[in-house]
Amino acid sequence: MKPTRIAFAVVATLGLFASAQAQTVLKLGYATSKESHYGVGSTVFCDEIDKGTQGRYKCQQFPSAALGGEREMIEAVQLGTQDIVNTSTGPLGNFVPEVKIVDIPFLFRNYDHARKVMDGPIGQDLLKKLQTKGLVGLAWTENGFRHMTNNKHPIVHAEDARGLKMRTMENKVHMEGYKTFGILPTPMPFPELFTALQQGTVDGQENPIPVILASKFAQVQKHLSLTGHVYSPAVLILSPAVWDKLSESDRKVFVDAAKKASAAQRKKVNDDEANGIAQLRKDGMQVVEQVDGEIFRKAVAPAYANFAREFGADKIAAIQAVK
Ligand code: EAX
Repeated sequence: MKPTRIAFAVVATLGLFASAQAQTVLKLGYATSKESHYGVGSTVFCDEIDKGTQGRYKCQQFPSAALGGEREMIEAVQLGTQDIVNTSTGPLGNFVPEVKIVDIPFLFRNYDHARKVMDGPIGQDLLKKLQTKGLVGLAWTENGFRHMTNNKHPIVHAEDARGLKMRTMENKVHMEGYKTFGILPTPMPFPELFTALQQGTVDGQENPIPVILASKFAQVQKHLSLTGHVYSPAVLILSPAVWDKLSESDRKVFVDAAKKASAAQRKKVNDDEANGIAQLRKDGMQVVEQVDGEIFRKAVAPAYANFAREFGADKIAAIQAVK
């Protein structure tokens, strides 16, 4: 071989070697801390894609809304300027309207019911709908059943909630449902919430125990009532810009990783539900465990007529019928 040929061969081999080792670092964002349920699920996802692709894909995690609120992150994933988001469905219905059905208050009886629906045919059909809006839903993860906190007084009956100014997610279904409780829903991105509670811009908010814990809302909220008025699903969404480049086998690695992430995230939700109330009491919150749920449920009934018009009574009934 002539020296130039040899040099070319060496360069080519090095090039091949480099591309075999090429590493893509994906930006993954979520609203709460690294220690929260979102952090636990996301870390499992990242470890699994790293292992499953022999280090070709890794993530850089951006907890605590470092990349913005959930609406902004979904937008960025759609544009491809962010690779992955682990987000609640809060703002997702603004992108994929069909998904809003799962945000109906008192739709799910308990965690078993909710998880079964999300992992079953109804949930999987909804997950596929994301593809039509430039988003790749990898798996449903979880935020948890939402409970009300406020700084005015304990909420035991629905009338106790009347007149309270409550921050809600940017979610029309929630807002419409919560109005029937008599609260004044004030939509606001999550990253603004702590300060709004601190400064008294709103009287209260509603979130699952894992979020209340991770975001240290006990520092700025006196009362917690276990209203469990709505289930808050979450989802791992990948940008199509990444998905389109993945081989079939890498796609499987990503989907399987998301399923494992979901299991870990849900387990963390379970743990926080089991231990978090005692912690929040220690942190100074007054907790009402026995809320008059029946009155809340009755209050929201009129809104169901609108939900039936929007989503189809049969679709709502199909979710309720899952045992
Ligand atoms: O997903 O905005 C909210 O209240 C969400 O529950 C929070 O960002 C975690």
